[in-house]
Amino acid sequence: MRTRALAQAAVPVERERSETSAFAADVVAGLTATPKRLSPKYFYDNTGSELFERITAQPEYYPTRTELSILEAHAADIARLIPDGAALVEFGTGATTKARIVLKAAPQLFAYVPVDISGEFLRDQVEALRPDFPGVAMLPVAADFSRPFDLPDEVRSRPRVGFFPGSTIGNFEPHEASAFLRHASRMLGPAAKLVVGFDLVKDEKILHRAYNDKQRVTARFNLNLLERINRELGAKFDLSSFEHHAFFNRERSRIEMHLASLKRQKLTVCGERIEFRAGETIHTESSYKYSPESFSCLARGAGWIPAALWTDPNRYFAVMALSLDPSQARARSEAATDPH
Ligand code: AVI
Repeated sequence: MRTRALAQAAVPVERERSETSAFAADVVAGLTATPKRLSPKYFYDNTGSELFERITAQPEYYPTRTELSILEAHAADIARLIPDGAALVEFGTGATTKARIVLKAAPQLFAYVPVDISGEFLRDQVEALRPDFPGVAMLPVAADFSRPFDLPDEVRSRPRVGFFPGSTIGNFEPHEASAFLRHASRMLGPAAKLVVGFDLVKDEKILHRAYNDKQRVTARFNLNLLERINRELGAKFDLSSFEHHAFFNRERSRIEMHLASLKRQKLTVCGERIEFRAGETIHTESSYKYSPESFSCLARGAGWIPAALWTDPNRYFAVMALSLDPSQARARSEAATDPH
């Protein structure tokens, strides 16, 4: 899952300490598990965020530019789904390039609510947007969007449209994606719409190249996770004895990224002895690839109804608009007003 670098914010010492210990606990748990794994959310320290931006500019990595082209081509269609006076709630805002396209096409918006874990990063993004959209209330929320959080009071009585571009939903396990879609529907309310970008299943060679770029930026992005553990937790991973592996797992319809140990080795991480067999891997990321049908199924299971689908001419990437299933919306508003 893509969550903006915690290290980018000038966080209070206490919070920084608890984030470091959560990182340490997750690293130890992941490296002592079988098979070994690390959460992709830890890719995004300062270096990782910079490397990710460079990945998006690689010729082999088609998702970012393809999604941008779809949003540009269908901005007016997306804008038509947005009611007058609505709030646009963006989950996990990175750069605001994609939100800009929607804000420009939908002057009827009352507010833009970008949600990101790094408050300082958000403030900078919003300050850059403000002069270009003086009629839109900018209401950033610093929160982990994958869990329920409070929306600003100003938008509670407004219709709300969710925006979740970037195929970040593909980095969730399917049960996590379903849980996210459910909690988004509760937060956005009975008249909600959600616009979500996801990557499509395609020729395996194209997928393989996108995660094995010639410049090896993706390899550095993956290996940076071990460097981060060295930097922040004082471990001594020898980076030259690990290799980036990325391949398409057809059965599970996902790209898997791993770090493979090139030899038998042992080291200590946070006082815990970790052993690697030659060839043993750490699973660092899954990036699920959906078909329009499989994504519709996932959305329906979480109480949404597909309302529109836009793709590029190659059908590499998709942006889907979802509406809340009226029976679900009714059940939820009854549950909200039921005094028992
Ligand atoms: C952020 N996320 C959608 C990217 C993806 O394609 O799954 C992360 C990434 N991993 C390797 N390259 C890009």
